[in-house]
Amino acid sequence: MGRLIEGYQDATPLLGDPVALRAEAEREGVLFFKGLLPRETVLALRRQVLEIIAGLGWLRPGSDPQSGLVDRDVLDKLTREQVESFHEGIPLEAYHAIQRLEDFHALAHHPRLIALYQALFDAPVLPHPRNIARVVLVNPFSAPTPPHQDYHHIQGTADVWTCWFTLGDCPRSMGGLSVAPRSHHDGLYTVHAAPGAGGIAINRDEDALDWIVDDFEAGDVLTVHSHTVHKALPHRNKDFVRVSCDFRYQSAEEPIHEASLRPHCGIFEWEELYAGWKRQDLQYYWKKHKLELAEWNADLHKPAY
Ligand SMILES: O=C(O)CCC(=O)C(=O)O
Repeated sequence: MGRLIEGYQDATPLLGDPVALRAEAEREGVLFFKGLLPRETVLALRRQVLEIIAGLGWLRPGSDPQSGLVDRDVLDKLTREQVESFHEGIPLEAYHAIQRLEDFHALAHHPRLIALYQALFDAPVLPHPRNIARVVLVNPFSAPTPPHQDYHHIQGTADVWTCWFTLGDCPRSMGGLSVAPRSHHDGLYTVHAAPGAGGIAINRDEDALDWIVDDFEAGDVLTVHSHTVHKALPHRNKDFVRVSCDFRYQSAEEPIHEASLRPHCGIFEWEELYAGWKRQDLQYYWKKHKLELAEWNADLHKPAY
């Protein structure tokens, strides 16, 4: 029987000691940094995302969108068919609007994140441009992200680290990310189809693993190796929306699958996402690297039972 571990260890002191940071990363497969990103920067992006959600008519009339207070009368009328047609929790046009936000993608290049991954890889950092935003609401037709390893979804080098953080404070009642520390040492699991983001879960009794649970504040950053098992906790606070980001990072000297260089969701093109952007340096920036492209292994997704 696994243990429930209360709270992530803050690895901030290791940022000044890359050798110790890499040793901790290798041992645990997960690192947490309290308040790594400036709170005001995260909250400014939150406002932009919540204004898009407000445009759907999902937020409480008269409330400040920044509060994330939802209109249950509207949400309770969503049908299974509607919810199942959503992308990362919202209708496609709204997800597209989030993907078009320059500040969303710019945050992946924040100097504090680049410095973290530079120290972790000891090599030039390649932020994947395929950034993901997730909108999570309490409804009967969606499930929390099941226990999984990101490698099945990303492939390329195993040494990809996902950077996860919430846009706003996220007490565990709103479904934060729970990680099984040291699980990356067990190698890749086979999988089966499962409800929730990603659609696959590992073939392993999740109660046999240790799980870390915590509350998150805007600015906190959790990062996991691509073989580290993690899952979302169920969102139980029906009055508030949870919004989070997943950014991925690797060394520019390691192989990458070309899907990681395309916009998330498969149907957008960079040209449309970049429309109206001010900063040229955030666009097609990966082309300055001579990247080694990896093959896709479709067998990894084959359900083993
Ligand atoms: O935010 C979530 O629910 C899950 C995020 C996650 O596990 C991932 O993108 O790998």
